[in-house]
Amino acid sequence: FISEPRTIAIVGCPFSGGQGRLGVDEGPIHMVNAGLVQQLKGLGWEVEFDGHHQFEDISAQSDPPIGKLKNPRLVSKVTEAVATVVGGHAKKGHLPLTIGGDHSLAMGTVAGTLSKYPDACVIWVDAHADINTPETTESGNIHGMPVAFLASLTNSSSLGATAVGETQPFAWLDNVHLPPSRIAYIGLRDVDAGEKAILREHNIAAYSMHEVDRYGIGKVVEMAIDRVNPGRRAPIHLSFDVDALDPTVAPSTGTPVRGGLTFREGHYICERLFETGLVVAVDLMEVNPSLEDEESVQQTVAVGCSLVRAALGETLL
Ligand code: B3U
Ligand code: MN
Ligand code: MN
Repeated sequence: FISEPRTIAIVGCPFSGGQGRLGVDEGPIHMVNAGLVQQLKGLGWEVEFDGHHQFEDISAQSDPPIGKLKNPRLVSKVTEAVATVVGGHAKKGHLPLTIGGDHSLAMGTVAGTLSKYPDACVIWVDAHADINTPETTESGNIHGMPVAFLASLTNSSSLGATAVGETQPFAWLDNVHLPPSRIAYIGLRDVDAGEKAILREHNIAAYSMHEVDRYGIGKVVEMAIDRVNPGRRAPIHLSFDVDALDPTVAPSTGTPVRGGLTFREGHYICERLFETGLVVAVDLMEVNPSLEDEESVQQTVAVGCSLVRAALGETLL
């Protein structure tokens, strides 16, 4: 039994370095401006929010690719800082709510959660598996790779050579380990061939849209929890990529994929996880307010806020 945190610490992460499209760094600013703090207070939480996280500036010139990986030094530095911040909130007994920003940030959020709750499991809701390694990635975008680093399917030494004397990016993650048996995906529908091989090889619990159609979202969420958390005692970190939702529901995101979760399916996942009483950390990632028209942006920001409320106890009745 986990004593439920009564305080939410919002970690706003205006960061886009894990992928190529500008604007996703504006996601957290829009969500807070839409009234997220008040909305969470309205659910009975204490809410701590002292401005968006300030990241250091590393210019692209001083951060050339390593192998295929783009912005490796920047993403490593930023996610390491996020891990410290999220871990610090968790250690105070607060529930960190991280608003992205791109999904590379989850390297930091999950590492932070594990620093306080070493036995935590992760429910990763996404159209994508984000489990490419430096070898399998085609895009070189690190937001497609956080799970591979967290699960130690790759490590900093596989990045290839950096300059003499330079600290290897992601070395800080080398002793973070989320066992593959403690990851479950819901919503997958755009998974690279190399990622499918990894999912099979490590027998990772993955419920794609095919399983959502086949069993219904209610059954899928129970199966996902049972796979990663058989005794239903371990803490749960929910990492929600808004592109898990269908683009008709959440259009303003960098890599929309049709055939996604409905509004209710997305919310159901959040509501049911909250109901377990085991959720210790929540991420809401990849809202990009610079994409699509103004109405789409408003719709996506509103859906982001409402998913977060569902994950933090808003009930229908
Ligand atoms: N799997 C592809 C595409 C992708 C992953 N995550 C997003 N897109 N958002 C990649 O780039 O690794
Ligand atoms: Mn993602
Ligand atoms: Mn995604």
